[in-house]
Amino acid sequence: MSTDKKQLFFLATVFLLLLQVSSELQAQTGEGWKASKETVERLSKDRSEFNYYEEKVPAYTLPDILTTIDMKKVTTPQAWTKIRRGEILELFRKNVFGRVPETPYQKTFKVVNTDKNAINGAATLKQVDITITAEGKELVIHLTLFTPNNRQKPVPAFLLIDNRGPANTDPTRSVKSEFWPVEEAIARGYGMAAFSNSDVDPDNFDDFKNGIHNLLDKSPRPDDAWGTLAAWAWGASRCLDYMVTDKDIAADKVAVVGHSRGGKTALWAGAEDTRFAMVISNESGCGGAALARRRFGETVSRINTSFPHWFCSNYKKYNNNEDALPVDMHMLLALSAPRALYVDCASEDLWGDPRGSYLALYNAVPVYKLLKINSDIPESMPPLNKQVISGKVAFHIRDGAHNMLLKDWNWFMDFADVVLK
Ligand code: GTR
Repeated sequence: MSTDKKQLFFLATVFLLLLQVSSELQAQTGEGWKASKETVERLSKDRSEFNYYEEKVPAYTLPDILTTIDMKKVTTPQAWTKIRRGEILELFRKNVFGRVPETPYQKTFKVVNTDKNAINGAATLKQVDITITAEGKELVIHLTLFTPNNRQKPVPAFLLIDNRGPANTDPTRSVKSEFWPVEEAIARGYGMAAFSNSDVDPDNFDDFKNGIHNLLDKSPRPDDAWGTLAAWAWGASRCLDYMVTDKDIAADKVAVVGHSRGGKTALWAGAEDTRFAMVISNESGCGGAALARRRFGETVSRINTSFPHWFCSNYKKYNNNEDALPVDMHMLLALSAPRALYVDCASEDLWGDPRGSYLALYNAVPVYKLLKINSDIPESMPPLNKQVISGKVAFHIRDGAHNMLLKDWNWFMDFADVVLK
């Protein structure tokens, strides 16, 4: 090669390398997600009484996550664990989700069906009846569980709070749904469990006569008595009670997963029950990951009106009065710390306030840091379809509508590969 040609070749190589570095940099610093103008306008037209415009979000101040009720700064992991976490949990019990009654109950597990050759031999299926008995009454939670046959040791597992009906969790697998992609999870070495929220408490307002309320509630119900979401979260814990006894499952590696109302429930289940190693809130929105004070999309007043049975009665005091709440949802997310926490949203689901959910996560991270977990995320949102994992927290915003899809699950599993395996 002549000297000229060598120089040319060298320059071309440098140019190509620079091009690659710059496009990688662009991908990393790629512009953060913003709701499309078209989506904002379309949704605003549909529900003109709700705000979908970022510029109309009112000014607000979040309660300080690291200052105790008696105004002491929380500066050590011990102060968080011994004082502040308990305070925040109590504030959520009293003002938002409500308190589990102390009525004693009995619980039994019965494996009513086992198939060691499920999914063409890839998995073992167990169907377990979890029977709760109290005051001479009975309630059965039907747990469906698949575990991979090809494994060396007990596996990490996902427990889905299914709020979309049994077709999503078909034990025969003749109906398959992306909402609970068992085959894919089994192939990646995870157990998959699910129960139907309506087994624990039907999702309608009947003044707390049915479901688990019928067994455990005392009358008159106090203003901080548990609502339906807290009842579902309690049901998730009863499923976990069984799962920790199952030798195929790693008891300290169970993730609780929920979509939308199920996502709010998953967050509360993880807050109340620290045996859950990971919490996944998929598009949980108002009453879930989204900051209430932003009043973006669904509001406290709207959720308490449409779903008067979801939260405790005290929560209604904050209808159109969000600034009076002694908590906001960054504090709910922080109750998962130092365990793994995944929050995700969808780009067209502005009703669930993606930005408010991300900001809640951002404002929960100081607790992870205090607990010596190396998590750090920027205040600005990541680009669409770009997963962010930092220490024990993860986030993504997926393109498209309100739903939980295989694409979401693949990201959940990528995170679990890092933090649960
Ligand atoms: C909506 C409700 C949301 C969310 C959703 C769901 O109607 O406003 O808070 O929970 O239902 O569960 O799909």
